[in-house]
Amino acid sequence: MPDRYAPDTHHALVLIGGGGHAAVVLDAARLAGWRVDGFYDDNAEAPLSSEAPHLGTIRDITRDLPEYQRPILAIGDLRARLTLLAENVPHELGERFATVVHPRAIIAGNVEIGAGTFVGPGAIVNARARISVDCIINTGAIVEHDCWVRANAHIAPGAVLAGGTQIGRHTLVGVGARTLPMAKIGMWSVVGAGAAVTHDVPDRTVVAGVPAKPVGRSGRRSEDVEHAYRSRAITLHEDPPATQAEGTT
Ligand code: JB3
Repeated sequence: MPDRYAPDTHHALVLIGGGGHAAVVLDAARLAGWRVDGFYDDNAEAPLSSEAPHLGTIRDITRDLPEYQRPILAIGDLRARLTLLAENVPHELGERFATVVHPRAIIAGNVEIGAGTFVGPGAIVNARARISVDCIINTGAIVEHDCWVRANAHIAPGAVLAGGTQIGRHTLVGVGARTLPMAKIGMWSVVGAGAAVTHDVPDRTVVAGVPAKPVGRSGRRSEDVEHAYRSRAITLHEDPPATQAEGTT
């Protein structure tokens, strides 16, 4: 069966970031058959420099990136990701972002995975799940049937989203955390490592523990950069315009 997320031979990948997450994306991409031309990072000595050519600083990524090159953001921190996408990476490149799926991830046949999203080794994305743009579905994470993971969310290694869970934009579900079916977790929220989400989580809320309880606020002072992100060329086409469920915008 053809692999929907296999690269075609006309394109090469370039990574934005050269640290630990970039090493994971590089390995997955090469195993999936991508030619990787190198990485952009402000630090020319970043760890990835021993494995791939350093192509320049983040500022060197211009709209003139050769047509055959497709970028992907390979930095883990969600706020850094958002800032780079909104302010540093030319908007014109938005539609050219690559989707990179590790060849040993398990992806159901009828899911959607957006541009700029990375799915790591051993991850499972089950039937009718919808994963938006610029997300990280990290090593061994499980995104069950009918889940909806919105833009720039990060499902950390070993986290489990039960069927129908909704995750808002720029939200982190921490290592080994889990949700009950149909849970709704808002935007800019954080689910602590190992937490069990048994109730919906509002926007900009940090929850932790079993069962998960609010322990703080997150994602304040993000409105400007969020606005810039939403006006990017790709403009989150996979999300509906204005009528999202409360807490999951
Ligand atoms: O836990 C796992 C499996 N992965 C973690 C991943 C999700 O996040 C990993 O263990 C790390 O905790 C983290 O990986 P990441 O994001 O690659 O972090 P680090 O190894 O520190 O590398 C970050 C790279 O991005 C560095 O080379 C920085 O120069 C660059 N960088 C980070 N923030 C930035 C910024 N560059 C610019 N221009 N602006 C930023 O805000």
